[in-house]
Amino acid sequence: MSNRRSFLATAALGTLAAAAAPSLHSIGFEPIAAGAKHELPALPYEIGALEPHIDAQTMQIHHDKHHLAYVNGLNKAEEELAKARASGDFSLIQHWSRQAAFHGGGHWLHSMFWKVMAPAERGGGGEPAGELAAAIAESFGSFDAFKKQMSAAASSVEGSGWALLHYRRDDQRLIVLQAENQQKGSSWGSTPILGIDVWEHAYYLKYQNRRPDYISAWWNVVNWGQVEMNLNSAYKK
Ligand code: MN3
Repeated sequence: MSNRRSFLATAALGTLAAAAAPSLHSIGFEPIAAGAKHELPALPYEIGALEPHIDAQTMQIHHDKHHLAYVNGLNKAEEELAKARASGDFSLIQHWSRQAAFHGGGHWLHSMFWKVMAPAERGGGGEPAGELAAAIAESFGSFDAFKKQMSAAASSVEGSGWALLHYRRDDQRLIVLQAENQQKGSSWGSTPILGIDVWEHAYYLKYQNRRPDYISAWWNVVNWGQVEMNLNSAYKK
């Protein structure tokens, strides 16, 4: 408990420091004006920046085609839900609610995913430090135990999905969950702060059916500084 208090005290100091920064930090997609359409965010680095771990062609198709499809799908679902409200015809509510969850989940997770990766010269790889390292050690016992759990979760997602590190605000713990597709398997009251996409579109061109090799390589591009910012943002909410 004393460790947790000290982590939270440190995190609170970090939050105060972050509050002085000029721009607000968003874990997933950026806030948009009421009525505005969702938009595909630009990648925060060049398309081939994560080579050799993640190849440029995979990044190009993944970002420009797959993520765009989730943005478009979310916009479409929200348009249809607005039409339903205007007309009073909710006969397709189940379909459009599911579409909103699937595409909204995809847009949010991919927006986070690009940000939690970086090439080595911009902080990718290595191990977490500071508050994040302390939180991981407290919640999982050690960084190595966390890494093994996260890798095992990613390896064993059935079909398409994600392994996600969440911050759960109620008890101030970090937990690892799987998400099938973009949304199934979620819990409530927790916020993902790090995730690995294990849909085949994320790795198949380079790694084919060797998902564990992709997962091993992915650890080399994790941007721990960004994950720590995400932890502070989730803590603040
Ligand atoms: Mn994907």
